[in-house]
Amino acid sequence: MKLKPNERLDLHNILTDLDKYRPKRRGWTWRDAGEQNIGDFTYKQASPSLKHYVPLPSARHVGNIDPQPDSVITTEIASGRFEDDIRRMRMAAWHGADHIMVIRTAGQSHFDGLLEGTPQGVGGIPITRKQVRAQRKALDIIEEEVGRPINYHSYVSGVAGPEIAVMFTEEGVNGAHQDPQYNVLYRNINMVRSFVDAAESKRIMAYGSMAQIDGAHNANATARDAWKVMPELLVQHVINSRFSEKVGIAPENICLSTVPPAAAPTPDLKLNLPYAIALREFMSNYKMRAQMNTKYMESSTREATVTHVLNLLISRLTSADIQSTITPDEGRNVPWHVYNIEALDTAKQAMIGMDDIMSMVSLNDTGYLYDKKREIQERAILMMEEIIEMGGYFQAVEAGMFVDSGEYPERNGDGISRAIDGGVGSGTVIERDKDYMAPVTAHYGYNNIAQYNPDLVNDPSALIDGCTFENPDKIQFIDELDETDNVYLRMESTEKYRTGGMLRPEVQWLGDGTVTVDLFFATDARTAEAAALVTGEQMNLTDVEVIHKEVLHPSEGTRIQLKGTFNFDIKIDELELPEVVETRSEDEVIQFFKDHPVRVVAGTAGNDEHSVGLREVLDIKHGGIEKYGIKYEYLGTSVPIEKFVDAAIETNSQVIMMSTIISHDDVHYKNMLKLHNYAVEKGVRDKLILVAGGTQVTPEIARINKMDQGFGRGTKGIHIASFILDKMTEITEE
Ligand code: Z97
Repeated sequence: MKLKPNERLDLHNILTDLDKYRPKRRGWTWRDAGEQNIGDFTYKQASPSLKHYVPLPSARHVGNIDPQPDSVITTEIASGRFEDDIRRMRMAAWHGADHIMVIRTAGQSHFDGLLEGTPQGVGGIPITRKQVRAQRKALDIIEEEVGRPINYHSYVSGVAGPEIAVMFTEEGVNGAHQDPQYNVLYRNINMVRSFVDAAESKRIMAYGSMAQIDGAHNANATARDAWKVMPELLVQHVINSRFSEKVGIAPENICLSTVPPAAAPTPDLKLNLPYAIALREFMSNYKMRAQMNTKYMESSTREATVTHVLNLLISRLTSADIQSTITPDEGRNVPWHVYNIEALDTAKQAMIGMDDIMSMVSLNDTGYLYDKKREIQERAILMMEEIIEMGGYFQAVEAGMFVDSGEYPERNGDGISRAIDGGVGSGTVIERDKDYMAPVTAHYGYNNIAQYNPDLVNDPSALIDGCTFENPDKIQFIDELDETDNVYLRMESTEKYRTGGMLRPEVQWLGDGTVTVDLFFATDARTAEAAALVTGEQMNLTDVEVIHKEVLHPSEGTRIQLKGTFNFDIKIDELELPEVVETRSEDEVIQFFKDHPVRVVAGTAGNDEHSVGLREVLDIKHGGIEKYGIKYEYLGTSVPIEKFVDAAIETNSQVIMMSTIISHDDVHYKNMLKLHNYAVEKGVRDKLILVAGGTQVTPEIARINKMDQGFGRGTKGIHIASFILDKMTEITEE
């Protein structure tokens, strides 16, 4: 199956024959990083450009290049409906994401087995074989389209961690979070069980060459004063990384989840930069996954973007093998397509913008930066020593050593404490029986194969002609278990937006009708909020909700963003589509007018005094025709029609540009015809290109009224310059 850039991805195709689908590969892929020459520029920290992409908006000034940074770039996608997320993944890939993280539905950690089918999720996606397979299949096609491997990622945690690790390996998932400390601290899963499960899960992940991300960032997001847990973060990273390495994960697949502990208005860099250096110095054999701190995500997308950019500066001043993005609307708890893309563009723009920064600046290795870094490291070592003295990690957790709001060695006694024999799944770890046998590939501890066939000790699954890793036909694929909650039903109810020629605005699910409205009220925040709700209702929106408010002044005014639902379908074939205006490239136009000098006379016609639009398309300042080397004579406003033609003859001009805003009694079109007739009368019509422009001008009607072309709303200098070029070429050829 191949995607066509100008066609939407067909979800029905993705779901067809899913039981037979096999992933293309296993394992994580890093970007092919290094020096790249792209357009007029040389980048040092970049990776090859994509086959298909959407560049940053201002790329149009530099040949529409889309340089990609060296780091893998992550986006988190999980709207609750995996089928809608597939479309979002494709958009994300075009904007530069090659790591797609799927957040799980609330509570999945506490399920003690695999989920099946495709139920709708809450706050994330129910991770099931069918959902994973469908998304991996879609990504296999999307990565062909953009020309770069895409890493697919979710979570190997919770009570069913090892089962999920097996399923992920079978289905070609490329990365996962796995950190037993996460289970213990944040999901209250028994610690003995969590560490035993982690050994098994990590061994399986090692077999599948998955990248592993740890959970230290959660301490950062949970702690009351996040900047005080910096020493503990180092400890958490070390515990998970060393454990993973001992179980068999290659160091280059061990990624530390690092999050800047502070954000402005704290002195952001003074806290975060020494921390970033302390971490990288201590754990230089592992990879860094840099992410924003969810703790500081409020509802202001502007604020989230600035925090993100400051974090990206730290990534560039130190390193980031994976640069994550969080949708800057996380504070609203609603995943919106547009914000995934905005965050990706922010990362791409900032990282490319700061390309090779370290060849121009350097970090001090004395003074504050050095002292602070060293202090964090010393505190971490002291904490580790105390943990060892206490008897180890389990005792330390029981004593509440983690996520305490004191900066170690200071303790406030408010850390998270879990009992060694407490929590979900306590007492469920049992010793393996003597005759226990595990004829499977990738298993932690002994398989006890020798007892059955000593020749197969190094190839245990040969005992059963291969396990599911070698022989995927043994995988049991379950399609759906719930007749009332599955992808087929959801797609049926939205089919008209897929193939029925209908549109409805959307933020997270196809045709969900959600819109946002930006408002300002000259009043205090409380009153503004109430007024905004009334506004939404008056706009015929339902489910109106204020999602952001910002005080501009306590009594002078408040900015409000609200969301609501628009309950109206738009029929695509009834839409009046704007005409497509093809333009030549700027370089081509400039060269042409260098070789073929041309003169234009221009003015506003008849009694029309509106000259702003005309100046926009004439003057160099806003990209008018002057920019392309066209010389013009500005005749002023309210120019009599005859004067256009007389002036053109007098100045030996080839083009007349007549501007007209007033459309009363169709005077604008009447003037066009008059202009044409007068040019005919003077015997110069065939020597002149006549163009008319204005906000009320429709190109077709201008042509009916004998203009060579008409230009309406939104016209730029390049449109007119391109047209003149084409017309002159046509005349010469004739
Ligand atoms: C991130 N923004 O990118 P459950 N294991 C670990 C985790 O950190 C998490 C889970 C499991 C964040 C993602 C927070 N992290 C969200 C080490 C979650 C998820 O299915 O929610 O129980 O597990 O890291």
